[in-house]
Parts: sequence; structure tokens; C-alpha cells
Amino acid sequence: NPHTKTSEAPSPSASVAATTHAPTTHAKLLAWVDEVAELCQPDSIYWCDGSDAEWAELTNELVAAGTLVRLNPAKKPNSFWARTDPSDVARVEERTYICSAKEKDAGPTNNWMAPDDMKRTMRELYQGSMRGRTMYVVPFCMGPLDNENPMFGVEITDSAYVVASMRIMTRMGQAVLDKLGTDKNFVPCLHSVGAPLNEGQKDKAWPCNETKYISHFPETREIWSYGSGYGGNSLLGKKCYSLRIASAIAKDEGWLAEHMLILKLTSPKQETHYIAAAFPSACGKTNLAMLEPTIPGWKVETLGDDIAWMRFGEDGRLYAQNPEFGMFGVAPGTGWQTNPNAMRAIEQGNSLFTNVALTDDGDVWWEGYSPKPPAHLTDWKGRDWTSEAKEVSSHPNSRFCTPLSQVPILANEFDSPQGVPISAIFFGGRRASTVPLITESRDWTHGVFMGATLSSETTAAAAGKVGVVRRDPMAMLPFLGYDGGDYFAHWLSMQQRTEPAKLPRIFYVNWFRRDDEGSFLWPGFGENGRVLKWAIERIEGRAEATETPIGNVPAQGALDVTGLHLTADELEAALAVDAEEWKDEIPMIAEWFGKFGSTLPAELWTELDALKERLNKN
Ligand code: GTP
Ligand code: SPV
Ligand code: MN
Repeated sequence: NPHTKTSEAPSPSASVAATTHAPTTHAKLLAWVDEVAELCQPDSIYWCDGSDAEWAELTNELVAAGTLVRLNPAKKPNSFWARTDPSDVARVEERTYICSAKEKDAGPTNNWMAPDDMKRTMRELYQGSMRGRTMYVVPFCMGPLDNENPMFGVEITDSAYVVASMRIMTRMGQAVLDKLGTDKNFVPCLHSVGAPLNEGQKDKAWPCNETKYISHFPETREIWSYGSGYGGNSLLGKKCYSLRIASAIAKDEGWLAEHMLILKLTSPKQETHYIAAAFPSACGKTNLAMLEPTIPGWKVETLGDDIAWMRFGEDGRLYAQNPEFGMFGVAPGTGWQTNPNAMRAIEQGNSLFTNVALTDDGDVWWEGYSPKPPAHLTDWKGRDWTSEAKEVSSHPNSRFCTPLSQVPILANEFDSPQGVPISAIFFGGRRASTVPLITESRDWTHGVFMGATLSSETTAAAAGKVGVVRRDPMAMLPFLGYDGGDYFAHWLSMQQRTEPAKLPRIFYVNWFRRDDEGSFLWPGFGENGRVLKWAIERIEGRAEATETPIGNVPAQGALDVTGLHLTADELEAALAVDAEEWKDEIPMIAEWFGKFGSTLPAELWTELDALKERLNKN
């Protein structure tokens, strides 16, 4: 084994001392690593330094273990293909818990268990869970290391796949330990796949456990994850830290941790605006973040594709920063026609591909990668696949994991400790009917109402039924670290934290409205630049809008459709506000708000009443 291990003789019962050869003197960290080693009983402990040599060793080991297959370097250099256990393919919302001291603080949208009960339950599961395995210590930082207050984490995991993924997704390794010094705070993140190995037992290519817990302790800022090796369940810097724990920190400190992309938009006149957008999982964030506008002279640059942390700057504006360092993007649908910039990033290699298909010449493929599939593939379950196959070649939630530095249109400000001032916030979901292409909110409170009532059809990004309409407030339903009513109040409170005129303008979009035949009414992707243009021109007071009961929509002729092959009827259908359809939403929204009881801000009930009144006048 090429690793520097801190213990030589593995024995199932003896724990290994973390302090021996540890590359840090951080007492709290060392004590925690010791405590976890004692509990999980790994064969050895390995401290990750984040070096290229370490990546090479880890990926070699994962190839030897059968977890990864090295792709053809002529196609995807330094890249690998992974197949998960077929049961471990997405986030598990049913098994995700917010363990606040009081149940009411987790709110009606989260699973809850008392912290002590959860810890007792999980300690039993962790007992000896790393036997026969290496315990990796992964120091990481969410956001630039040069931030005034860097947000540190340390993930302990028994999965080398997780370590390799964390190296792409976060700033990770020795530089983080150096910045942590001897006493800086960090969020301890414990992860085990829950598959201990007995003496001589052969490992599986994708070890995991049927029992899964993704647990968060918002008050003590801790994360405990067990049983899954997949994405948001195991890369604990992502959803667990940067959204669930960070949202709780943000509420205490007066900022926002959101499920949002961040992009920079430059007009032909060289005016720049930064836009943040919250869409539920698999509803278009990565694609919008990397957009290539079809309208001449407009340019998009990428800052983030999944998470935005927004804090007030000295000038009273909201500044956003992407805490991540890589993309964990939905593979199906990503192709040269839809998202050429993602393809350019992937082409450079240095990526992990999970649950996509493998071509015979050692490349990856998925539905939408190219117009025609190769004659033969190995599908995500490892079976022979041809276009005659009954099932798709790639799991609908298959993913590419790629460094953001490889995005050719990455904005220079990506690494800026100040972040970027946000001009507009977009909310959006996947709705086949009712919701128009774009609506501008009347004011901040109305915009918060739009976010709080966001609805979307469920996708393959989470285990469970696909295509069911549910409320997903601010696209944060699975990621709220505290009570949703308190979260809405926190959003409303932004008006008291600055001059309201300095807050971003809020819009609501829907790329997914369909016609009677079930086809998308709006072509989407690069054409979404037209919608961004209208929003920015609204902010600058240059575009016309029509008032409707639900907000302002583009006036006739205000949306730039030059060169777009869309009939007047199709455009009208994409933009239409049907009062009858919206009246049907009212009881659903009332039921949704009713769930929150006394923590739902009265302003939101007032907004609902006002909407009802406007619809009835119509
Ligand atoms: P997460 O990573 O799960 O948070 O997803 P995301 O919000 O980043 O979604 P992503 O951009 O990966 O898109 C998900 C799916 O929606 C992909 O299959 C895309 O091809 C598809 N999609 C994205 N934008 C559009 C659009 O404008 N129109 C249509 N019709 N489909 C889109
Ligand atoms: C999402 O589901 O919103 C994702 C993928 O971005 S995961 O990392 O699995 O959460
Ligand atoms: Mn996401």
C-alpha cells in the first residue's frame, strides 16, 4: 500500500492512534479523529494532502478494486467510470434528518430525531463499521481559502471514491490543514459506507448498506452519514454542509445559503449583471449557469452551478459566492447542442463519471450525449446495450464530476473573496402547465411569496416517484436546515437589513411548459438568454411588461425572439397566464402554508389573499 499509514498492524479490535504522524497539531481535530477511529475501528488512518500523487494512488487503487474503470486517455484523460450499487443512485430524502434539540425547530418539511437518540442509533451502526478499511481524513474548505472567515470542514470517510470526488468538488488537502492552524473551527463530517470487511472477505466494487442515515445536527454543526456512497449522501461538503448546516448558520448570522447557480451576464453594451437562480434538482441550474446565448452580443460566464452563499457587502447589496470547486452535474441531456461548455469542460478529463454508459473504445456515453448512440455500449448496470434495449443506457441521475476550473467560460471573479453583487434572483421549477415562461415579482415580499410557493415535478435526483408536482420552496425543500416558516421570515427580513431598492429583483421562470401533444413550448437552453435579457432590461427600465394577477410578464414584442423559429401562438402559449388554472393553485398553496402553523409569516398569507383577489377580479 503506497499510503502513509499511521498504523501498521491492522487488528479488528485495537484502535489506531490518530496523533502518530498526523500532519497537524490541531488538538480538537486530533481528538475527534481518535474518537472516530476508536468507534469505527478502521485498519489504518490516512490524512489526505490533496496532491496529484495522492489522486494517482487513490484512483489506481479504486481501479484495482473494481470501483473505477480508467477511460481511454485519448478520449477522456485522467478520467474514470464508476457504477454504483443499483440501490444507491440518488439522495435519500426519506432517510435525511435534521436533529435539532427541539422538534419544532426542524419544521414540518424535515424528518426529525432528537440528537441524543440519533447519535445513540448511529453510534451502534458506526461501531466497527470501518473494519478492514482505511479511514481517510479529508480537510476541506467551502469557498476560497482567502475568505475573511474561511468555512472549514473535515470529512472522515471509509470510501476512496468519496475522497477522489471531494478533491474535485472542494478545496481540499494540506493547504486547508495549514489554514486551520491549531484551533480554527471546522464542521466535523463523519461518513461510512457501512460495509466492514472480515478477515479475508472480498470487497464489493460499490460497498454500501441497505440501512441509510443522512443526519445533521444544526446546533452543534455536525454531520453524520451512514450507508450510502452516492453524491449528496456522501460528499458531505455539498448539500449537507453548504446547504443544510450553512442555512442554519446563515439564519443566525444574517445571510443566505441557497440552492442557486451564479452567472455573469454581459450585454452588447458591455454592461454586466450577476444573476443567481434557484431551480430544484435536475431542473436546469448547470445548464443555465453555462449558457451560450443565441442572441448576438450577449455573453454568459459561469460562477457556480448549484450553491450560492449570499452576504451583504458594505454597499448594502447582496454578494454571492460559490462555495464549491467542481460540478456534480446531471449527465443525461448534456450534449454539444444543449450545453457545449459542459462538454468542453468534460473533454479535458480529470473527471469521474458515475452510472453513465461505457463505449467500446473506453469513452462515456449517455442519452443526449450525441444524437445517435454507438452500436454497442456497456450500460450503467454493466450489461451489453444496443439501441434495441428496453431501458436507457445511463441512469437518469447519472453524473459527471468535473473541476470548475475546466469550464472555458468560468468568470474571473470565481475565486474572489468578496463575491459578486447580485442584480436578479430567479426562481423556477418544472411545470407542464399553468406557470408562464417568466414573471417579474411586484416587490421583494411578492418575490419571497413566489419562492415560498415554488412548485415542481419531482425528478430522478432523489429516490422516489418521478413527475409528481410538489412545493419546493426556493428549491430548498430537501436542503433546509431548520423550520421552513422561520426560513421564509428570514428571507423577508432582508428588507430590514438593507435599503429594499438595493435588493436583487426577483423573477420566476418555467422552461418546462408543454403543449397539448406534450412537447416543450419553449426551446430552452441557449434560447433562455432571451429571457435573461428581458429581466436585465426590466431592471434597467428599458423593457415593457404587462401586469397580470400573478406578476408582470413580457409585453407583446418585449421578449426578443428575433431569429427564433416560434409561431406567435406558441409564444403566446409559453407566456400565457390563465386565471382559471391559477385559481386551482390557491387551495394547494393554502394547504402548503397551513403546514407551517404559527411560524409562517403573516405577510405570506396577505400575499395569498391579494393574489386571490386579483384573480377573482380577472
Ligand atoms: P442538480 O445538479 O440536480 O441540482 O440539477 P440542475 O438544476 O443543475 O439541472 P441541470 O442543468 O443538470 O438539468 C437537468 C436536466 O434538465 C438535464 O437533462 C437538462 O438537459 C434539462 N434541461 C436543462 N435546461 C433545460 C431547458 O432550458 N429546457 C429543457 N427542456 N430542458 C432543460
Ligand atoms: C441535487 O440533487 O440537487 C444535486 C445532486 O445537486 S446531489 O449532490 O446528489 O445532491
Ligand atoms: Mn443540486
